[in-house]
Amino acid sequence: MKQTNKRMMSMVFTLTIVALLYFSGPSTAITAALGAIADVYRGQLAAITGSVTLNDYEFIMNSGTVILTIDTASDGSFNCTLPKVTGSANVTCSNNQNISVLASSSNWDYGYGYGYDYGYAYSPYTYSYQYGYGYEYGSNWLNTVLSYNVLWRVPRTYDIGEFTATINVYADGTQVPVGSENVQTFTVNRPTVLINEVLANPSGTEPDEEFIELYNTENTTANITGWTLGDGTGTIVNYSLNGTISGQGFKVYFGAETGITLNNAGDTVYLYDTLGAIVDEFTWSSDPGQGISFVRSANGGDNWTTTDSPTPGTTNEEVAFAMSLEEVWNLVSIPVTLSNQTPQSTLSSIADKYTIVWGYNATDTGDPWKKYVPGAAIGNDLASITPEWGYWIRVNSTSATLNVSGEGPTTTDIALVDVWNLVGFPSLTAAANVSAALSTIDGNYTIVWAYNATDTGDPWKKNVPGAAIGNDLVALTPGYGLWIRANVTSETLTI
Ligand SMILES: [Ca+2]
Ligand SMILES: [Ca+2]
Ligand SMILES: [Ca+2]
Ligand SMILES: [Ca+2]
Repeated sequence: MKQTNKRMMSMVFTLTIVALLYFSGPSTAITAALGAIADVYRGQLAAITGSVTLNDYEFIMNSGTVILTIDTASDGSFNCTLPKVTGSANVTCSNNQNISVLASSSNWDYGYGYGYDYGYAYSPYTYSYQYGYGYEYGSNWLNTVLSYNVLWRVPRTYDIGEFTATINVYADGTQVPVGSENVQTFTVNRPTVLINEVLANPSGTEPDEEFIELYNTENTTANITGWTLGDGTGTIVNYSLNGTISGQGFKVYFGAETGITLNNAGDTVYLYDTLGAIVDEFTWSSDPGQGISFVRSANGGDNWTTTDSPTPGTTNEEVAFAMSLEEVWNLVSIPVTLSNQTPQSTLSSIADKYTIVWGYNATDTGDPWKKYVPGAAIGNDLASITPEWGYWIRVNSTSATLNVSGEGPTTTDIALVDVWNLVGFPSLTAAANVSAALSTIDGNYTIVWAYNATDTGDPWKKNVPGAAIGNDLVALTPGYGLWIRANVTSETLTI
């Protein structure tokens, strides 16, 4: 009788153990997943949504770690350890990166419980069964899904390009993820809307007639609702923007509307996105003069210059360039592209003050010199004046100022051949160092000459790359024409 009871109890316990093993199973998978990540602008916050799914009574969350990795092709990767609690937290990641995390769960509780456990063991050596029971008092994470919202501000120093984000769950002390890896790719873009023109010192009422012009550099409409314009000097005012800017479109904000005061002698205009990140900024440190605005040239380009013909709300293409010329010979170039490039039109501001213009086409070996004589009926073979070329202009007046306006330079390629080349310096900003300005032909030229007509005693200025002494051409000024002696068959100078 006792023996029968023991056998029955043994069967019951055996079935119970088998059932427990069956239903609880071996430790099952933890999964980790990231939602799709929208493309972002540099300086803005990337919103990354992830979740880690745990089985009930899974213990990994007590000892394991959840790692978010963000990887960039150009700047390497960094890791952030996500907190295993609900609510918001700021997390310091590797490589000086920071994220803010909002973690949530529908059922994130710490559970307590107790129960009886039964067990038995069979020893084949003694042919005996052993029985026992006891109780446990324990605790477990009871939830199944922990969701993360991660915000990471893409540093403005990062290159534009593709990024990937990965989420993994690791057991402590291991390098092998126990949760599934999930990779999402997103792209960091350049801001599409830029500060394009700033008039700090209007001829009219200050500050009401000051303006800030924005330009959408892309073809698609940009939504700037929630963005902000602000200044950086004096009483700081921030003005909230609303609406959209159409592709390649402009929007202008006058001081009367924004309440911003642009200090004439120096200030900064900031354009902030919805989250307060700087999308673009423009700083000046001296008064441009009454009625003169700062403009990007061309629209959205990297070069800033000034113009006495502000264009609020419209294209900046017309950039003014002025250069005073000396009586006799001047070696010049014109860094803007005029809509009418004929010598007569280009030089109309010095009409009657010059007698001849020479250009030099090194590729036309039989007849490189090209000339324009105003009013000459025949013999003129210089058809146009372009930023790529340098020109000799013979002036016969003591007060000749060349004024032109056109499209400002961005990047200009100039073809050189392996003799003398007479080229322009298509830039609206001075270059402090000749070698740096000519770095695209580094090693492929032996000397550069410029001609400074105002230095009547010693007009020729030269720069020999690498020469320790004797170089009196150090900086390049907008408007210079340059003789460059190249020593390779053909190459391209990019300014
Ligand atoms: Ca002002
Ligand atoms: Ca003024
Ligand atoms: Ca100000
Ligand atoms: Ca404009």
